[in-house]
Amino acid sequence: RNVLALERRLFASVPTSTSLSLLSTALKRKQVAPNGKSASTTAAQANTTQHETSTGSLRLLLSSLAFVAVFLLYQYPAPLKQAAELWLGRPTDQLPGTSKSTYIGLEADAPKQAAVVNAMRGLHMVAISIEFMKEDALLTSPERDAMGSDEYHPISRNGSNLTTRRRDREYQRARSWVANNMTLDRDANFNTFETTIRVLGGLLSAYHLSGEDPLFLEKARELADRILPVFDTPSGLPLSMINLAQRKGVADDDNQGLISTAEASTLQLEFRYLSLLTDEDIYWKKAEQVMAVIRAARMPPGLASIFMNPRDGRFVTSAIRLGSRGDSYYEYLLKQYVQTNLEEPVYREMYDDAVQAIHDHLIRRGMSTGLTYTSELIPERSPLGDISWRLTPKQDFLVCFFAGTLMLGATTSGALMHPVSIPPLPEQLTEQGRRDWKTGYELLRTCMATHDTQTGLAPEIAYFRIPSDGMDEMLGAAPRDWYIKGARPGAFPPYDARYILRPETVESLLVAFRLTGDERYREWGWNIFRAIETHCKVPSGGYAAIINVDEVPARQEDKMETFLMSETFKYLFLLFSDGDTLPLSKYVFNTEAHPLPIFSPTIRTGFS
Ligand code: DMJ
Repeated sequence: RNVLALERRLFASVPTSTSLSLLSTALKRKQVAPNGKSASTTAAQANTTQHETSTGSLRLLLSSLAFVAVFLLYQYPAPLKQAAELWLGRPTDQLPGTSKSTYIGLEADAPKQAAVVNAMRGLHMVAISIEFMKEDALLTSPERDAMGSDEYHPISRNGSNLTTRRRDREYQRARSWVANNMTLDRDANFNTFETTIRVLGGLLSAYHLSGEDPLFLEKARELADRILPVFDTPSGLPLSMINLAQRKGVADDDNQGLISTAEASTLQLEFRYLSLLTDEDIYWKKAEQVMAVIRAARMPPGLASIFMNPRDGRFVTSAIRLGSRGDSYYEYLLKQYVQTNLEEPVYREMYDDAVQAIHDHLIRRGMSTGLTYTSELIPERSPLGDISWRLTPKQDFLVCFFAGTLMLGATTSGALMHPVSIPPLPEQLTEQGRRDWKTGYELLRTCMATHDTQTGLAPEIAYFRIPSDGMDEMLGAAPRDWYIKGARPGAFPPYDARYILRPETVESLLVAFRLTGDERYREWGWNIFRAIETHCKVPSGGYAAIINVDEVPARQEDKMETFLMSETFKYLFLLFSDGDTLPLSKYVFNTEAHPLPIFSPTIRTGFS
């Protein structure tokens, strides 16, 4: 099918008349001597003339072919490479994204690691109390201005509200803040998912990494007990918000009381680990019930709409995508299988079904260079009430987590042996594992391609070219592969053009590097780090989101999300660390990058 599609594309685009006329002229010249004499002239003359003619024609033919080859290679590198691989056979001893020539192993790159640590200095506790630390003149600005905040406003130097810790002296200050100042008795509505992945995940990770300091487990347990009422719904799906002081779940009225699929299905790593630590089944039972409901409600091909109804436990007709509100559902299917030491086949089955459906329905290739991307399915209702699904070539920055998920999945769910080698070899993976590895690597290349902007940073949302987008009418101005919708010179940048310090690409780079030891991933990560330093760093301290990745100098927005430290810088730090620092064989990262240990489950999943 690929070859046929390639042929169609080549014949549609090559300057066919030119090349064919050159070819036919050359062929004619082979038959008729240039002086017009017939072919019955003396044999010697004929031979010499024919020889000269055919040499000249051959030269012409070869240079025409060379021209066409260069043109095609420039225009269609990926499909041609695939066609060549199909024809010549793929190298059998290596998977895409791995190469003997770029293998460097998992030794630390100390100078780059130090550069990331330097960037994090003073930032890592943006999570902890403003009032507590304000007097301390020694603190760097984000720490001074935003302890205890979820976000930091690096330009106006204010914090607006959550967790973290790190390193000896800093760690002691953070611990002391958690012990003395962190209060969970907060009479306000907090997002169930965000509170779980950021605060509960952070406390559980701190408990483990601190050598089991009971302070963190006490806090984690207290927080989880306050969250538990969200699960008191008819279906067992959680409500979107929790009032921590009142211990009361709160429906999200802005979304008709619905909960997004990612929010409901991204609590399980944390609650399961808490059950293991406390020997209390309740946390796991509540979180497990969510998975049972989702499994029962799944739509036929294994895909999941982005909204569910906690009243009846069913999917609500809504978009299907790997981006916002859908993303970590797919991430946690695999990670639950990994967290439980590959001993819970039900998650593997759910993950495998989902990945098959994603390949069948969402994964597409760019129309000129063949970049692999994921599209979205948008439901449309006809006047008669029938639903049809429109495929939209839109990919959120968030989707870039999926590249690493696919690669990790290929070496766990898709592996014939455990552990696989570094890098993995084709014969160690199932057919599906090889497919997922390849898609993961190609998706990662696409994510890197979206960093091909003025700042070297990728936008919040990228659209990919499709034949029906009408953009060819822009002639020379039409983008080749992808573009930022609504971006116009001189106009205020659209929302899609922002980079808000998100981690998903470096998250996948870390996974790819740890699984391969291949230098290219460190190079890509270093480029991203330098771009963040160049365009997002605020001279007085902290880092800011930028409002247009295609504008230099970048205009900064007064906002720094905690996931910059919790995820983006942490993943970069680990990318340059040695392979024994939080190894993927022993840890699973929750969706906010808090490492949790892998363990053999004592309570088995009941709904399989
Ligand atoms: C993080 O809060 C989590 O990774 C979440 O799952 C979605 N993405 C943001 C950061 O981009």
